[in-house]
Amino acid sequence: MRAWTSPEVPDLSELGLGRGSAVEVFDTSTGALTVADPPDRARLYVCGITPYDATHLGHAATYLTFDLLQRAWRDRGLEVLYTQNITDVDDPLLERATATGVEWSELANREIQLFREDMAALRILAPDHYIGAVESIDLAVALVERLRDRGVTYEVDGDVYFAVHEDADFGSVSGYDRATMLSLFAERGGDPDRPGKRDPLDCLLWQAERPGEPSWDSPFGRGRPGWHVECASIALETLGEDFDVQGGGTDLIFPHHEMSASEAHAATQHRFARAYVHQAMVAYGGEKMSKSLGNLVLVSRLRADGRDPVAIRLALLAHHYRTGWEWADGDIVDAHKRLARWREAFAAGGPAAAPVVAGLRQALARDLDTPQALAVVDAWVDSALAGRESDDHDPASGRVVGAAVDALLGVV
Ligand code: 5CA
Ligand code: ZN
Repeated sequence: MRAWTSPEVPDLSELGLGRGSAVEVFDTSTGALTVADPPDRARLYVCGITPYDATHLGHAATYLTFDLLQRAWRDRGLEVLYTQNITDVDDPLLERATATGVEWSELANREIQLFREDMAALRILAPDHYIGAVESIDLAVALVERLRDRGVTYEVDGDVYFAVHEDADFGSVSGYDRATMLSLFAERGGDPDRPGKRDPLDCLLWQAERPGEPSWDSPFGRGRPGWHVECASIALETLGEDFDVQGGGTDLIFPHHEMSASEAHAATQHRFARAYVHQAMVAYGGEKMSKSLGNLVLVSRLRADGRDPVAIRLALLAHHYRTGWEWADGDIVDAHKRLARWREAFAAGGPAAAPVVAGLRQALARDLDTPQALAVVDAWVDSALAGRESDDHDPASGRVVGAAVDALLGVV
């Protein structure tokens, strides 16, 4: 699938500013910070949208978090290989298509196009591989076959299941106890109560054709892949085993990331990802912002209302990715004010740039601490705007700070 056009990212080393330090992120699977600093190339997979409704600020927050991780890696001097999927055939998408009388693939294409426009407007770096479930059915089928050959699958009425307890590592991503797993599995698309399963937690790898639903041929009969095996197979194909970071929102920790990691591990006998990094949920009106609840603040709506997409970006950056937060309608107004002051200071110049560049780099390298990064820039902007006549005012420093803020935060 075609992605979108990435913004240019200034290379700070070419401005004589050297390189950033090794990046630390919080790994859900160990519950601790980990250094994500491969020798030359970093590999990242981030779970993409299910395209049945427009991009909301929760999605935007997630993709922005992994955009920042890539910026920090690039500033470190690493090449980045980034894959994102699209769940372009799935129950909620088919249900929405039926309910609104639109062809399911048309609904998906329309929402994917809007997502691309939103991502480009927010200056989010595009993936190298942007891959839909529909265009990679053969990858999913091949992974299910590998699992079948390893003897870790079984059938229930024509559907193929993954026997989770055949994988010694099952449970290692979330670390959840069984009761928590069971309740989340029921809540998030699993079928713990289906008769005939060996373990209630076993998950679907291949779902036999249902009347009126899209289906594809496979060695297991006509049908479509399960959700987790789609992501596992796309990641393995494009990034290989043992890639650096698997990303997404905290709502994907279980079952999705647990299951895809376990399926990949059972098939390859290798670790799926080295670290699992999760964006906390963004809420609105007291509840997690979600397409199924409908409490959405849409990026496209804010754009249509004339909001500067860079101000939307800045409003999101005000929150650390590991802390859940609630959108307030005034957030965008505050972000516009902050952005106007920053732009004024970048044009005017101010105190020396080097400490700001160092402070920004340190904040990002320490678990993508964006509130700290914003505080560093705010402090410089305050003195820049207050002290235009002062002795340490350097008209050229605005350009350097501006380039660092562009490279590391994507704000211009
Ligand atoms: N297609 C699957 C992943 S393979 C999916 O979860 N799609 S989604 O459209 O529901 O979400 C897209 C991404 O946004 C996921 O990484 C999800 O974890 C994240 N996300 C969804 N809602 C929120 C929210 N309220 N706050 C933060 N992130 C969210
Ligand atoms: Zn996924």
